[in-house]
Amino acid sequence: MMPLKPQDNLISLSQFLIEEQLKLPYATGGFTALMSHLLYAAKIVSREVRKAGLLDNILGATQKENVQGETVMKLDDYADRIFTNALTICGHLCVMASEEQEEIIPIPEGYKCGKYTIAIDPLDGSSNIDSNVSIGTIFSIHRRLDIEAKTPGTKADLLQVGHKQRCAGYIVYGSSTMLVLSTGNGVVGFTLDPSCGEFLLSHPNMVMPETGNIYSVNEGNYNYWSPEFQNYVKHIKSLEDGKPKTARYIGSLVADFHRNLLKGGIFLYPNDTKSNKYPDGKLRLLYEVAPMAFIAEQAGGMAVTVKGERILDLTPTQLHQRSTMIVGSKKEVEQFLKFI
Ligand code: AHM
Ligand code: MG
Repeated sequence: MMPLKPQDNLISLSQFLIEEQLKLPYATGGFTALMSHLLYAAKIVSREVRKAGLLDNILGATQKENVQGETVMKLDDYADRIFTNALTICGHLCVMASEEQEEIIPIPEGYKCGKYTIAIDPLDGSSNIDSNVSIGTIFSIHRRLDIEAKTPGTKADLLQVGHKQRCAGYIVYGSSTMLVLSTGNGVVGFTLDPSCGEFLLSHPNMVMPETGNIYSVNEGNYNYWSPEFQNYVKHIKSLEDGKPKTARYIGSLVADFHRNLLKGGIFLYPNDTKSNKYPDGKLRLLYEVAPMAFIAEQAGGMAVTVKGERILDLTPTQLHQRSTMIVGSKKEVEQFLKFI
């Protein structure tokens, strides 16, 4: 037999999930099956993202507006359909929510209701699609409130506090397609090998550096910020701590977060105190802010609101509720807290 080369000894995501499941005596395999439906949809979306420029029916905006009044790009629409179709019939969800749909998404008639809920942003950073910049998918999984129930899930099942997430993750469609996830036991990263169509373990233990030199914020909004927030940004650009931080802002949360997770730094999306456009910040708590906060904490980082509240202690009251988010390396977020 041929000896195994190091590159042949890779762990696929399916194998990883089964091994994790075997460590839990009470696990039924439902979560593993749910994840395999999610991965299947992610691979299809990744394939479409990869050829986006070739198909003129995928790039560009549709005539539709989503629930936040923003133009829906065609690829957003497509990704929403793929994830919704793959997940609602998997037999392990009781209800679902998507950034692209105003109301909760029920399980179609004739399919089983399971014990999990998922909230998803099918294609985040959609304003970047046409410019060939990295975009991503973000998801957050909870157990339903009554895990014995076999009835359809409700909005209350989705509106749960952030620290009770059973799993949070994102897929970044970047120079490679990567899945980063946490089930509450650290953070792991898998890279899609397009030749075999599998996500392979590439980042077994992702830890966010305790400090970092990068700050990521849309500084064009400077005049809309509170004086405290302006002072913080002025400080990190000043020479008071020796040298200024480096600005890096893609405008695609998944890509900005992923870079800061690897290299260390701080990402900030504050509220707009002047124009009333985003009085609570722009990002959505359920399927953008809470899952990123979960991953950040699991990687040793921190995530708070502009008021300094721990994001994972927030309980959403609405599906599309917005929240401010300051997330990143522990010491950088702690330094931010001194300014508020
Ligand atoms: P989207 O869900 O409509 O794509 O919007 C969310 C995106 C995030 O990916 C990103 O961090 C943010 O919007 C950028 O906003 P801005 O253009 O205001 O800086
Ligand atoms: Mg989004």
